[in-house]
Amino acid sequence: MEEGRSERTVPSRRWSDRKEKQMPRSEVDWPNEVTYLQILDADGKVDEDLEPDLPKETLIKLYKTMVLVREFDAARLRLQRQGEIGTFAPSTGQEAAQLGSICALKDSDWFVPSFRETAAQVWRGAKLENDLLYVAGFEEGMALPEDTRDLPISIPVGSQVPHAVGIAWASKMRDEDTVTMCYFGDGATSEGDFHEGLTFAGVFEVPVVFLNQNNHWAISVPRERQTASKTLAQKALAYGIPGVQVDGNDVLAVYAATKEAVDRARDGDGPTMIEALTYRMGIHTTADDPTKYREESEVEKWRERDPIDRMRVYLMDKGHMDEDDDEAWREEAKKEIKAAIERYRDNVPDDLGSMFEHTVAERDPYLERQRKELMDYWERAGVEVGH
Ligand SMILES: Cc1ncc(C[n+]2csc(CCOP(=O)(O)OP(=O)(O)O)c2C)c(N)n1
Ligand SMILES: [Mg+2]
Repeated sequence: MEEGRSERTVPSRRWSDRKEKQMPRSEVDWPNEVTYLQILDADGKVDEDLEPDLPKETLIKLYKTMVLVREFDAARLRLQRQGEIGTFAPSTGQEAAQLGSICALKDSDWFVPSFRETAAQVWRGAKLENDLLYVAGFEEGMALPEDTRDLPISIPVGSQVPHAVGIAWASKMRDEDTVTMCYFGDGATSEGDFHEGLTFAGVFEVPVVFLNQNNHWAISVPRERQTASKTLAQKALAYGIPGVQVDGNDVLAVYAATKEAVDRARDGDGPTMIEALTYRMGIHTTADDPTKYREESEVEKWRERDPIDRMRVYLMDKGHMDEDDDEAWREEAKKEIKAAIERYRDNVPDDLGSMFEHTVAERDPYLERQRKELMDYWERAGVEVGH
């Protein structure tokens, strides 16, 4: 289902459609191709001609991580509803887009996430208990090991794009064999940071891969309202960067396209932007109610293309797993999450108000009121409050 072939009628803006007003013109020759890649169809049947050569262990690890992160989203939602953690952005529905891409990176490459890349973070070795600490409001959860090449999550939409380009530029100047992968959403493509980042990346041919997860919504703004551009991938072309579309719920297609882009970057052939067509199957964060702004029928349509279901069919067809494995792996995931929740609870810092400590030298009255409200909340909950 390529984007740009929707049933929606977008008024034509092409000059060539306005024959009566045209002066004589000649065509400008420019690279204007956007390709679309799908390897697993909506039912999980593979196109063997395009099937990438991934070892069985990697395929199984991909599937298990998809399942783990889906379960983790459900567990985090329960914890948030019970008041144990704050808000978070689920990966549900986007597991293939994140994991198919991140698995094409080496540990020595740079990973620059937005705020929705829990699946990719887990692949890179992030601990679930640290995520819980972070979404509960403790910066300790965001601490990254010294030697890591992962950036912390970035809340201001699109702000990580120039960071990633800067990192990639530095590695080019130092002649390092390093690729930087930068994640962002459809909404981020409307930000100035996107424009600045891609402009720079194109001109200086830096080794970066822009991984756009077009999940069709930016909170309540639908993709069609984000831009009149037919595809997001074509935006890259204006910066002199190849832009490709993939079925983002097809883990094999995402992997194949990303591997190609990573290899290009590593070979010194510059950046690529990948538009992974996927869908945010649930809430944006815990702070919104999607039933207020989108139709259930749309969600249902995407549920039929669930990336985990498609991967399961593929692995079963290949004889890599059976129903018993599936059940055992799902139980394993639940156990892992339960243990992580325990570790998180054991690690909650003594000073529950620490989140107010390191941003401003002096708290203004508004912030002070918030701090007091939180302290009162903890006290009412019977939790011993620090100072
Ligand atoms: C600069 C900025 N503006 C607004 C917000 C509030 N906000 C948070 S997420 C979001 C939508 C982002 O949409 P998209 O880029 O498609 O990413 P998605 O949430 O769908 O993963 C907005 C507007 C913000 N965090 N930063
Ligand atoms: Mg989005």
